[in-house]
Formats: sequence, C-alpha cells, structure tokens
Amino acid sequence: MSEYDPQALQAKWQRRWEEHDSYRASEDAGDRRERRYMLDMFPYPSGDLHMGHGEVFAIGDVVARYWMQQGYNVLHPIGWDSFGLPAENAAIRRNAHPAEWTYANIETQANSFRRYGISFDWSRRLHTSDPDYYRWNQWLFNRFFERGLAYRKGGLVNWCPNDQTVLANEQVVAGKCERCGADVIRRELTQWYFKITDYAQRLLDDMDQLTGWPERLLTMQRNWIGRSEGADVLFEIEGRDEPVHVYTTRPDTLYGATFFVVAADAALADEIVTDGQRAEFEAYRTEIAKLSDIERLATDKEKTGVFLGRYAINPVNGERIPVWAADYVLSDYGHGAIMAVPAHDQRDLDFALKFGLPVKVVVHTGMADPGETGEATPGEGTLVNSGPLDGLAKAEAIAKIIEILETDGRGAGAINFRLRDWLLSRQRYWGTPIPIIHCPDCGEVPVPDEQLPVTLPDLRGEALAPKGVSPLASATEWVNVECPKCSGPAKRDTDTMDTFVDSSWYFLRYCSPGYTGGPFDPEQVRKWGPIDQYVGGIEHAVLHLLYSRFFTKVLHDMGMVGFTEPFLRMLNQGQVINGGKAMSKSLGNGVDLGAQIDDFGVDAVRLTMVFAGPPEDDIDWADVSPAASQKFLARALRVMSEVTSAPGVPVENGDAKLRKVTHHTIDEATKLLDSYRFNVAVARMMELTSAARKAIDAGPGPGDPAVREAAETLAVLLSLVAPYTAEEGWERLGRTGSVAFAGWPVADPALLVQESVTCVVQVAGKVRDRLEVSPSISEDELRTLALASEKVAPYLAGVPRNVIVRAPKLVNIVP
Ligand code: ANZ
Ligand code: ZN
Repeated sequence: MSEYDPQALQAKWQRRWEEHDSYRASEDAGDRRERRYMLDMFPYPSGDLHMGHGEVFAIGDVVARYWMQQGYNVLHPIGWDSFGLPAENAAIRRNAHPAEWTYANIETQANSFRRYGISFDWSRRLHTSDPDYYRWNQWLFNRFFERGLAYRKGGLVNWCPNDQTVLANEQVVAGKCERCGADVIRRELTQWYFKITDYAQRLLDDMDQLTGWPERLLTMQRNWIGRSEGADVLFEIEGRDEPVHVYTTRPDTLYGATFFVVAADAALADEIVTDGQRAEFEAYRTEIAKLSDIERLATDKEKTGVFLGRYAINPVNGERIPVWAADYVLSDYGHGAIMAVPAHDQRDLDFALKFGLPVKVVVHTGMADPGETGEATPGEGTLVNSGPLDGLAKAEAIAKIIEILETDGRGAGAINFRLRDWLLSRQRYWGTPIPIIHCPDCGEVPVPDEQLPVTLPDLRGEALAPKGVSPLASATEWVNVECPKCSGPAKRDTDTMDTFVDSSWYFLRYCSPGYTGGPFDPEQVRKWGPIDQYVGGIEHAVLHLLYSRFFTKVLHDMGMVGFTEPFLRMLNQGQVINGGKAMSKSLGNGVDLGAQIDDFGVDAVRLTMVFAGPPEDDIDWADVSPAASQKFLARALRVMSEVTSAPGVPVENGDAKLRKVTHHTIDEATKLLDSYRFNVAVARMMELTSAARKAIDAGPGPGDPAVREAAETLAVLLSLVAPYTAEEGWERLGRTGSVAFAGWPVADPALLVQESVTCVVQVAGKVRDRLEVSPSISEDELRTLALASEKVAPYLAGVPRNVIVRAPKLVNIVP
C-alpha cells in the first residue's frame, strides 16, 4: 500500500480486532490493573448511525482509548435502547411487528459501529426489548411497588393527541410532545407513577458529589427540582367547614393579599363555586382544558379567570377577599390555591388590573406604586401596612409571620418542590408490560417474581394503531388471567412502562449482562461502578439523567449498590449542524455519516469530529474539512512508514531538537486530554507530524532514532482518534501487538525545560511586577496570574475597571 487507502486499512484492522476480541474488559481476578468504566449513552435503533452518533462515540472513544493506553482495565460497553414509539409507528405503516424493524436496525448500527472502530466490549451487548432484559424492569417495578415507590392515582395528565399516549412532565417541552411535536393537552386518567418526589431533597443534596458535571447541567436539574422555602397558610372560606391551605414563598406579604385564586381545574373550585357562578365557571373550565402548563404559566399570556361567588378570610387581619378560579394557578403544585398579592407578584398584578381588583402595597421598595405603573415590586424592602411586621426587612418579617401563624395554628413554615412524581404508564405496545394484575377482590396484585417476565403478546400492524387505550387491551387471552392471590378471574394491567425505565439502570446490567439472579450481580457492580465518565446529550438533563440518579438512590437504599450517584463525570457533546443550522429533512442539509466514511474513511471522519472544537461545542460540518483530515492522516502514515532505524535502538543520542518537540508533545497532549481539550491535543499531533517530516527531509534523516521516537509517539497518540491509521503505522514501524495497548508515553522532564519570557505587569501605566511565564501562555492564564500578584494587590481596590492583556509580554490593569 503506497497510497493512503482508508477502506483497505479498515478491512484489515477491523478483522484483526475482532479476531483478538481486542477491547474486552478483563474479568480475570488476577488482573491487578485499576478499573475504569467509560459509558456513552446507548443509541436508539432508528435506522443507521447518524452524524450525531459519529460525534458522541468518537469523543467517548478518545477517553476509553486514552485510559487503555494508560494501563487501566477499561469497561466500554454498548447496547440498544430498543423499545419505543418509532418502532411501533413503523410496524403500523408496514403491517409488521415492531421487533422486525428494531432488530434489523440494531444489526445495521452494530455493523456500522464495528466499521467505525469504536473500542467496545461486544461481549456485554444488550437490547432493552429482549425479554431477558425487560424481565428485570418488571422485577424492579415489583420492588418499587413493595416500597410504596410505585403507585397508581387518578388526575390530570399530559396527553399527546397524536401518539395517543400520556407523557411524563419531563417529556413535554414548551407545551409540545418531546417525540412528535404535537400540542400536549390535559386528560383525566388513572396512571402509574414512581415516587421520585420522595427523593427530591437527596437529588439536590447529592449534587455535591457531581463535581465532574457541567454547571449548566446541574443548574437545569436544580431548577427542575425547584426547591423553595416559604409557608403554608390556612384560609377560611365562607360557607366551607375546612380551611384551605395555600403555599407561599412570601408569607411576609400576607397583609397585601387582596384576593384568593383556586386552580380552575382543581376539585376545590368545582366544590365551592356558587350556583349563580357555575355556568360561567364551567364554560371557562372547558376552554382552558386545551392548554398546557407552559402556556398557562406564561407570564406574557393574557390573564383569564372567573369569580366563584365566594370569599376567603385573611387569617391575620380578618379581611374578606374574593375567591377566583384561574388557569395561572396549577392544580398539582403547592396546594392548587394561592393568596394573591398583586403589589408584589407580577402575575397577580396582571390579574388584578384586568379584573379591577385592589392593589395594596405592603413592602416599601422605593419603586413607584405598582397599581399605577403595572409593574409589581417583588424585591427587598421594608414592611408597611402590615401590623406587627411594620418596619421589618423581608427575612425578619418572614420569620416573624411564620412564628405568629404557628402560634395561632393558622400556618407553618414549609418547603416545596416543583418536581412531581414520574408518570410511568404508556398506552402503547412496544415497551415493558407493567407486571400488575387487577383483581376485583384483591386489588392491585404484582405478578410473582418467579412468573416474570410478563412477555408481550404477539401483536402487529393495525392492531398497534393508537386508539387511546393500550393495544395490549385487545389481546383478550393475554389480558384475562387468574389472580395470583385468590385464583379468581382477573385482568392484567394493559399499559407499558415509559422507556426511560429501561435506561435508568442499563449501565448496571453491563457489569454482568448474563446474570440471572437479579437485574445485575452486586459483586460485579461493586467492581466496576460507578461510571467514571459518561458522554451524551444535554437533552437528557431532566429526563434520563435525573431518572438514573433516582433509580441509583433507590437501589442504594435496597442495599443493591454501594454508591448513591451513578455518573461521576458527565460530558455533554455539542451537535453536528450544517451551514449553521440543525440538520433536517425540510432544510435538505442532512449529511450522511456512512457517505462521509465512504468518501474520506473512518479515521478522517473521526479526526474531523474531534478536531473541530471543544467537545461541548456544536460542529458545523460546512466549516470543517474531512478531506484535510484525510491528507493529514496520509502524511502521518508516510512518516511512520519511512522510519529506517530498527526498533529498540537507544534514543539518547538522537536529534535533540526533535526529541524536545516529541516530549513537549507528550507532556502537553497528556495535560490536554486530562482536561478534555481533545481538539488541541490533535493540533499537537499535527505539529509533531510536521516536525518529524522535517527531520526526515532536512536532517537528521529517517535513520535517526529520534525520528523513530517521534513516529512511535505519533502512532500511540493517534490511536485515540484514528485507530486504523495508528495500527497500520505501528505495524510499519516494525512493532508487534496492537498500538491500542502500547502504553502511554511519559515525557522526560529533562527535555521539557522551556524558555520563559518576562511579562511586565502595569497598574495605571506604572510597572508593578515582572512575571516569568511560558511563551505560549493564554490570555486568561496570564490575566489570572497578574491579578494574583502580591506586588500588584496594594494598588487595587476591588475589581479593576479594565485589564488589558497582551500575552505573553504585557498586562495593563486599569484600577
Ligand atoms: C404569595 C406571593 C407574594 C407569592 C409575592 C410570590 C410573591 P415557587 O418559588 O415556584 O415555589 N404559587 C403557589 N402555588 C401555586 C400554584 N399552584 N400555581 C401557581 N402559582 C403558585 O413559587 C411559589 C409562589 O408561587 C407562591 O408564593 C405563590 O405566590 C405561587 F409577592 O404567594 B406566592
Ligand atoms: Zn384476587
């Protein structure tokens, strides 16, 4: 092979890797190597791999292969998240069984992964739609049920009119179905839930452990969990025996409550509306049933509502305030009713102004009167018009009013979470049957563990079409069973589980995929878990990543795993876009991964993905050049092919200049990889290639041992991003064994001594310090160094107005 022929290299090395089962994690008890667990979010088998897969798996493989080179025993498994709606929709269209489409796509993707050269341990492959897998979803459901963590309740749920199934809150994005984009509506249904709310506080507290997570992700989870502190206040309603609870984060504003609002879809509204107002109320309720939470809560939405004809009594001053029903108050948050304080809450103010309700200022903030400006004043200030609270600041007033309420038995301090329980039931076929039998006498009876799995009845084509009830309901023979308790006639639950159940624990199954004694072998999980690095999309921030954390905590409480957080580090890769826009059919800007590989070869595509920018950033395929990557790889392979010195020749007397470059490259590449700056590490590999090329052409020539050292280093470094080219180069260098396990090179400190430059630090134009810095120091590093200088500190009072950095020689601070 003289020309660089990627397809030939792929065929050759793919076969060898498979023959040697190269990337299998060692289960040998005598293997003393430290273990690491690297996981990519497993794919959904919707056709062949696409560019997004190409990116995420290329990035994950850099990490896995880097650890392999460093001598870790690495677990890097793969499987398929193979239940879900698209398979079912395809089956309806083709009058087939969802399994046919699913498993055909899995095979296609598996072959593409093999070609793509990802270092998977194929022996641990799993598919969540296999009965051997989903059996354990059912087993886990039974455990959750026993612990009261799986329960059924009626209530308003999110309903996708297109997919004809309910959705979890997490699957409703801006009021639309996360899957198909249809407007989600609300329906009253009895459904299964997981009690994730029991874990709300721990899901927050344990974020302390997630030091390797991006801040953005933590913030999204924190907001989703939505913890707030405030008070529960009891309001009497005229003509009703029991007082009504409201939750407020601002009990200090209680004297400013001028009306009371009940969620229009709450039972309370229906109960207390007077006869005179009932017709108007019911018309209103019908109208808002069509809206999603997001729409109802949108601050810019015109406020709507209706007077219920009743009055509530403010517990602190006995004032009668009118009770309204409105849709901006949610029935399933807090207590589904609020005290409205229009002066200090914008939504209440909008409502008050629209319906002519009074506005009473109780916190003096120095801002203009909200009743006149239309701008509520939610900020800090001094309490006024508030009896015993007058003159207090917000925090003191909150403490005081809670004390008063508690003494009078009219309220108490309270904590509230926005997080709601995880709605689990789906009215679709291609998922895990919920292992419950409904008996007219015994109620909800779990299918005994030894009878699991409850496998899906064989339905296909039209039988799967959405009808608003689960397709399983039509499988009469499957549905009608004996009650496991009393043996009387009973019926199976016909819903299937949300497929996010499948992905909430798959990473544990990989540790012992064939295990039959439970969902996983606790011994093996102790060995491998938790996951050292997880790579996947930010779109799972409040779905999969939250659910998996919840499952792990429950399993921990059951004594099945020893840790409470599943993923120690998390990397969210960016998206692959084209021409500045997300790829889509309608824009016609899709790029096909397979075609790119056909044109440029696997290594060039992978290298392009990794080189494009920091892994978190989007990659615009219009701005990158796989052709240039291919050229670089050809050049690198040529360098590795042209070395003429024999392996093992001592390198000490080799060309000193080239050796310095090689060892600097090792040193920097190691640091860059440790800090996930993979793209810059690739740039260093390119520089090393050029230096070796120059050494071959312009002296000391291809026989110098420093050239071999550079080329071998290049092969090892390159094995992280371009494994085929690296293997081929390694072989041409006369080395045996796979380059993937050659061992990470160590930089010789003697070859790292670097020239430094002097940087002048000025404050207001006067020189105050001189720093010795690396010529390649970044502006940010230099700024930090200069601002940390002890000699500079006396001339700064607080944050400087401006810092001008001219790396590496000058920093000018304007105090
Ligand atoms: C009175 C008040 C005065 C409020 C004020 C705010 C500012 P978070 O922080 O999200 O927990 N609220 C309570 N239950 C509600 C429901 N079911 N639907 C819609 N809104 C509800 O928000 C708590 C605040 O949201 C509560 O505090 C309540 O309004 C409102 F100057 O009570 B507040
Ligand atoms: Zn029974």
